[in-house]
Amino acid sequence: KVDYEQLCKLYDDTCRTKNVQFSYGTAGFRTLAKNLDTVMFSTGILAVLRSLKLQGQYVGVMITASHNPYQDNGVKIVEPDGSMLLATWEPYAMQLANAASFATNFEEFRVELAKLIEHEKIDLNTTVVPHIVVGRDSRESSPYLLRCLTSSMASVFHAQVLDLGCVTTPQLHYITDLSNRRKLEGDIAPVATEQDYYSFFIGAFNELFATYQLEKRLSVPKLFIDTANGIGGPQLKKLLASEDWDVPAEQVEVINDRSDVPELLNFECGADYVKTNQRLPKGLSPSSFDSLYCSFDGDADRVVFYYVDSGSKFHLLDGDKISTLFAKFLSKQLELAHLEHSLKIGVVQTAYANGSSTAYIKNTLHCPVSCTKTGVKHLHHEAATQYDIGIYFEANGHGTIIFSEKFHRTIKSELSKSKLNGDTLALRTLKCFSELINQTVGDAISDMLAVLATLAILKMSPVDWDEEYTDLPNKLVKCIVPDRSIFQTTDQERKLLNPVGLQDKIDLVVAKYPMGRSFVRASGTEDAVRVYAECKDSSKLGQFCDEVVEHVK
Ligand code: NG1
Ligand code: ZN
Repeated sequence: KVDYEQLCKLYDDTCRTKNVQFSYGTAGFRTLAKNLDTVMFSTGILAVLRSLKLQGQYVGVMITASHNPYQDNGVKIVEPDGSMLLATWEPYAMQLANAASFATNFEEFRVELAKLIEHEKIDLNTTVVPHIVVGRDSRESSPYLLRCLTSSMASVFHAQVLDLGCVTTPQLHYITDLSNRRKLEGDIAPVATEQDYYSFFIGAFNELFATYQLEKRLSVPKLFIDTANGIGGPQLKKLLASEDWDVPAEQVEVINDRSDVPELLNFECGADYVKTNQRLPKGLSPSSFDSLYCSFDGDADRVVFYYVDSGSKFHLLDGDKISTLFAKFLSKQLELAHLEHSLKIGVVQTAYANGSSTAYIKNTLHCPVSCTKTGVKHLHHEAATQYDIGIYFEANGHGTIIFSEKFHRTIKSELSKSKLNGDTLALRTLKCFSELINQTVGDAISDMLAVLATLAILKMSPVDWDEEYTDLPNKLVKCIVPDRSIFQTTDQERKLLNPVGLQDKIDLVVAKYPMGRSFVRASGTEDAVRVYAECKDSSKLGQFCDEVVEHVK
């Protein structure tokens, strides 16, 4: 039985932020931390309802604002299989948050809550126990917001809450999925832990090296990891301290790891800073030309790599470079295993992918490429439904690889048949690699391990990796307009439908620049319009971009 008296009391105590309109975007709710109490309260209830709807399976909730400044925070709900909240439930998240925000008293909120429960036919008098997994990044505001989130879960809805404490976003996704898989298998103690995460990924990494009888050294003398002063720092250090991790300590150095100093979070460091500014983060000066560097974002679900050449020039190895590296490696393994005709590999990109990367995947790797709208859920869906090995990365470094059921079945059956020969090596590689990837969501730690393993096996240096293709000079600018909602697009956001006539003007500009490409779309996360441009000649790029911007303003 739901204790509405108690819920009323919690509502009155918790929901201090009133009359603010909230929207659940691609990254859940995200805004200034001080305005999130009400949203946390309603999101906690929604997560419980989602679990009840799914027969009490574990539903995840992560408190984070990723690469945003330290004053912000946010929250998002994760499905039992570790994927993002079902799209048809996003409007409920919004309705409930706004009901709590605009209601003048608890009864009004309760009416809205009842409508949702009725609409989804959720039985609150059931004996099913809802299960929730919660996690938070390192932000100072998170413990308080966690209390707002969970306040009603056990006391009103009798939910069992597993609090993971401070974890990365991908750890929350992974642990939610693993807990449910164990629960389904009838495990008496289904709860997965952080330790499972470390053991699992280190295990796959070690097995891959063992398969090639490689000494456990990286293909570079040293790897520097910038963790954006976020939760990635302490979590990565736990992995590196594990007794099964035996890459020589002098090969890896973690920097920007002050997650205990709130204001430093994402400040002049991290994946977003490095990608946007195309420069080294704070705290790094190039110490050697053959080192490799990488940066996580604040909640460690993105990673970009980079190096500095002997002329001190900075070279970015972004999400496009990561997906092309994986595509090259895995296509080759499929061929070696003679599975290239039975298993379909493909790369999923957005319009922000550099034109050179797309051409390289098609023309050099001979691999299919799809383009989807911006937003991980679109890429994830395409990768999961169109390919047996679906590689997706946004240029900003968020991405993963999804291996189909057919992939796992095929590899298992081929491995059981094959004798010890060349095929077996490729089959074992494919199997280990699929285990090294966090398939629930983009994961800086897991993606980083997969890149390191790939470079070691292919004996590639950062320069070799970079020289597979050369990025076209490109520019991304933000344009503030009175109303961004009028910018409507088609063709996976590559063409404008509205304002009428604007696309024709852009096309005329593009035609003037060799290998030119440009597109305009409204941001989903900021009140701005983004203009992207790329062309062959870097000295013309600024002018090209300005001309498009002039038409947009
Ligand atoms: P918007 O603001 O819709 O362009 C940005 C990123 C996306 C994605 C989302 C977060 C660019 C150009 N856009 O989206 O790739 O990471 O934030 O969900 O980087
Ligand atoms: Zn993030």
